[in-house]
Order: sequence, then structure tokens, then C-alpha cells
Amino acid sequence: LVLLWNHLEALDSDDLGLQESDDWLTLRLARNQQDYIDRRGVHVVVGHYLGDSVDGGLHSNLSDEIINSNLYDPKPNEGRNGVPVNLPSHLHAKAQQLYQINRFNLLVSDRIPVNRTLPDVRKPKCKTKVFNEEFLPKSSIVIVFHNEAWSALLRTVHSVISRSPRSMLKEILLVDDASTREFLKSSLDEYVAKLSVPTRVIRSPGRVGLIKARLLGARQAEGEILVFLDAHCECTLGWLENLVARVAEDRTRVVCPVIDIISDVTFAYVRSFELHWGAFNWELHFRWYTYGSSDAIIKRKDFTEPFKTPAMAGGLFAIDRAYFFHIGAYDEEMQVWGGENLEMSFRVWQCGGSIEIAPCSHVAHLFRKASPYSFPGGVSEVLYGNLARVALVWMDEWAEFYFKFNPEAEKQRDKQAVRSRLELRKQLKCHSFKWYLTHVWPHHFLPMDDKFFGRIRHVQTHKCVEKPLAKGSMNQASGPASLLPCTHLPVLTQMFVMKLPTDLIATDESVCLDVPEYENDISPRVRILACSGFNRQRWTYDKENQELRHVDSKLCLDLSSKHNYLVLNACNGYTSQRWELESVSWK
Ligand code: LR7
Ligand code: MN
Repeated sequence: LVLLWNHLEALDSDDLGLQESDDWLTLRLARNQQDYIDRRGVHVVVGHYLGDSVDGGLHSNLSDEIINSNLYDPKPNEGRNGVPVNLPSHLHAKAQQLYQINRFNLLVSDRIPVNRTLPDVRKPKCKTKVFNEEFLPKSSIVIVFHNEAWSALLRTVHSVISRSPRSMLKEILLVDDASTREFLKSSLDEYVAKLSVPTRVIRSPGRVGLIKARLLGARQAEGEILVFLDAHCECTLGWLENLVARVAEDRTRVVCPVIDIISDVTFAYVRSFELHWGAFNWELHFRWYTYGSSDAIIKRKDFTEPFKTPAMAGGLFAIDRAYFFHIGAYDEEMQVWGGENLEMSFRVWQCGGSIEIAPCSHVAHLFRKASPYSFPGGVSEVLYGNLARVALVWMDEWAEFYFKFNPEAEKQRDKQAVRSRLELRKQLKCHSFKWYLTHVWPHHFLPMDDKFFGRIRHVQTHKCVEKPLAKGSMNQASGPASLLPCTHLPVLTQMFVMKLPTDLIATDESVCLDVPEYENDISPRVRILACSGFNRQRWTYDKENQELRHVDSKLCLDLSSKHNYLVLNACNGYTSQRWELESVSWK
């Protein structure tokens, strides 16, 4: 989410030109946004999306009447073509009040027609692609929801209907995961019965969570292809053809669109960077990374070609229905929310399939800063219970790494019965997690047997190299590397991975020790920046002299004598240039 999130922050400023910009400009602007995003610790950052967000006690000062009534009141031109909606000031207080219900600007959503127009955001070359729609398999679109806003849910449905070839749609299945809002219970069936594509509401008798709700839908689906969407998405032209054609060619492909952004404040449609691919971090939280370290993307001959991704975000994808069940559908023991996207990613890859992103398919998702609904069973229990299952079933010895450094997950570990999923893995003759790391994500930053994993300790001061805090939600850390007291128990912010003797020095979330100014500055500063694979990020450790030498400049890692920061200086053998690589066991 690194850059996506920044776009969101940009919506208040004049940066809406982003929509028109090319990918590189987008990238640059996004970087600048960091200046005004709050400084937050990595833990808070992650918590921002999950933890602090899911507080259960929602809209306490709103009457049931408001929560249960449908306030959809469309103004014909509002939000047209994806432009932002700015409310007149007399509505601000009301908007703020209603914001709590869904954790997005409900008043704005309810003023935008459910069938609004959107820009065609594809690259020109995508628009010239032709498909034999009549001969492509038909899809069942499965949308699960819990207490979604009427306008957001139906805008998803209408966007599917208006911008998909009719011949490719078998049906739309709306799975209601025990919503309590009155209008969803009373008027939805009647409304969808009138749509031009067969659309049905399937009701779950009790709250089962999104994973089991999707299974409910999938089991009743009749289309050859299953396409899953969150209940607050908007599809653009060509979205479906570009997904389904790939699946039709090879039934073991799971294909995702590029995920654009609907602003939670203005409902503007914001195009996002096309070359993101998905993976995860040391806490098993899904993360977007840019293409710097993905050969798969760079080596494509044609940028309209889909590219492989180690993991998917989870909400938006197309999969062959028979293959979905063959490969193990979902882990039914997973509760409410979270982890199923990594579970499916590992499973598909390790058991012979693949996951890819089709750059000519763009679907926008309404990103929220917090989750609006309750997590029955407790946020942490639910999420880390699910993630513990992912680790136990699919990650082999890396499960130990995960539990060792993630106490929240460790607490849930013993409660998990995973035998049937392990049997599935055996029955499908799936590859190991090591295979996955080696073949699917070769530029990963997880510890490996043939790599150093641990702390970089300064011999003179006994302090440890530490990566800077990430600025703002979902950003990769970037900034000067610092030297801080080594913690009593090893912490992830002081852990680095390096293949000895010469390699990048990487840490969580694909950031690396880097020296961008080494050609211009005397004593250039050592920073932590996104791993790019550039030579500038390569280091050699000389075990005998305990030197860390920067390959390009042949200078040595040193502690600046004036300031307490890391620099490069001519190698001189002084103790300020001596570093101990202290291994930490991870299994
Ligand atoms: O108990 C629940 N029952 C439900 O039916 C909880 C949720 N839901 C529904 C909900 O109404 C929504 O339609 O499930 C859908 C997903 O829930 P969100 O929108 O709260 O999830 P999210 O967008 O924050 O989270 C992402 O991660 C989830 C992990 O379980 C799911 O995989 C979501 O599908 C996924 N969303 C996306 O991938 C959209 C793109 C985001 C990115 C990157
Ligand atoms: Mn969502």
C-alpha cells in the first residue's frame, strides 16, 4: 500500500493531477507526500490499518434510526467521471457524523449516483486489445458484505453491469454476512431482481466472516469463472475481459486487476501505479512493492502483458471455479477477516498454480483508514489466529521465524487445528516454502540458511544499526540509518539479512542500506532506502578486519566522529570502522 496510501493523503492538496500523470511522476509525487505525514512507529503503522481501526464500539452517538435508514439521495452530476466531490460547508458536520458508520464519507457516497460514469484509465495500448467475448467463459461475480452502505454496494454492482460485456456475466451473487442494517435486509432483494443481469442475495444465517461468506457464494455459483470483489469497488472498461482471458488460457492462473483508489473522503477515482506487485512483511502483513526488484516485470516485452506476483491483496481476483475447489477453496477455520489472501497465495503457488496482475484491468477499491465493523472473538485473536494458520500450514521452518518475532501470533498458535489443511497440502503434492521463496520471490528479505541474519554491532560503541521508523501508514521506512543501543532481546528493527561475503544488506519490507550521495559527498551518509538491486547497495563484509566495505566506492562503513550517524570513509582500520555481524537464530 505504500504509494496507494500516499495518493490518498494527496487528495486534500492540489495533487489530483496525479490521475493524469504517468507512473513515474506518480511515484515521485508520492515520495514527496512523506514530508507531511505523521511520524509513526512500525507497530503503530501496522496497527493503524488493523489494530486501532477495529475498535468495535462504533457509531455510539448515532441513533439506530440513522444507521438503519437508507440515505441514498443521488444528485445527477455529483462524482461524475470519477471527479472528487467537495461538499458545501453547511454539510460538513453531518458528513463527519455519518462518516463513522462505514468509516468513509457516507454523505458523499449517497449523493453520487450508483451508476456514475468513470474515466477509462487504461494505457492507450490496452484499449486496442480485442477479445472474443462471445467465446470467453462466463463469470459469477461474488460480492460479500457486512453492513455495507447501500450506495457503495450498489455502485459496485452497477459498475460490473455497465462495464462488462453482457455475454461474459453469468450472474452476480451478493452474500450478506448477517448485516443488521434494516435497508439491507428489507429492500435489497427487490432492487436487484430488476437488474439486467441475474443478481441474487444469499443470506448467511449468522455472522461467518468474509472467508466463509465467500465460500457460501462460491458453492452456489454457476459461472465457469469466479470473480470476487469487495462490496465497495468500481470496475472500469475492460476489467473483466483482461482477467478472464488469462484464466481461460490457463486454468491454474489466478488473475488480479490493478487496484485503483476511491478516496474515502471525496470518492474521487485515483489511478494507481501499475507496476506494483504484492508480497508481505516479517509480520505477515500484505505489502505492495515497486518493480525495482522484480525481474518478472522488467523482462516483459510488452507492458500490457500480465506479470506474476508472489501474493495478492485478496479482495479482487478471478479464478476458474473448478480450480478454486480443486486447489482447496479457502481454509474454513479462518475467522472474520485477514490472512486468507496470503494463505491462498502460498497455496496456489506452492501447489502448481500462479498469481498474476493484469495491467489492462483496473478496478478501484474504497480504501479506509479503519475497519467499521466488529471482530467477534477479538481483533488480535482473529487476525493472528488466521495468520498462525497460514504459517503452520504453509511456511515450514519460516513458521518458527514468524512465531519467534510475533508474540501475538505465538499466543494463537496452540489453538489451531490444521491437520486437514496439512493433508490437503500433501494430497496436492505441494512444494515447500523454501521453493516458494527461491522461485517465486527470489528477491525476498527473509532469513535463509545460506545468509547472515542478525544484528550489525559497532565494536567501539557496542551499539546496533537500526532502520528508521516508517513515516506514515503503509510506507516503507526510509531515511538515515542510525546507531542505537542494542536491545536486550533482539527486535526486528535491528535485524538485517545478507548473503556473505558480498550482497545487499536488506531488512524487513525490502529496504536496504544505501549510499545515494557517495559520488558527490565526502563522508557520504548511509541511508535506508527501498532495495533497488543497484550496485550502489552492495556491500562486502571482511570478517578478519571486521570491515563493511561499500562495493562501488571501496569506502568503509564508519561512525561519523562529529555526529552520531553512519557514513562512509576511506578504510583506515580504526575501531570506529569495525563491525561485528552477530547472528540471531531464527528457527
Ligand atoms: O465479517 C466480515 N464479513 C464480510 O462480509 C468482514 C468483512 N466482510 C466483507 C466486507 O463487507 C467487504 O466487502 O468482506 C469484504 C472485505 O472486507 P474489508 O473491505 O473490510 O477488507 P479490506 O479491504 O480492508 O481488506 C483486504 O484484506 C482482507 C483480508 O481478509 C480481504 O482479503 C479483503 O478482500 C481485502 N481487500 C482487498 O484486497 C481490496 C484491495 C485492498 C488492497 C491492497
Ligand atoms: Mn475492502
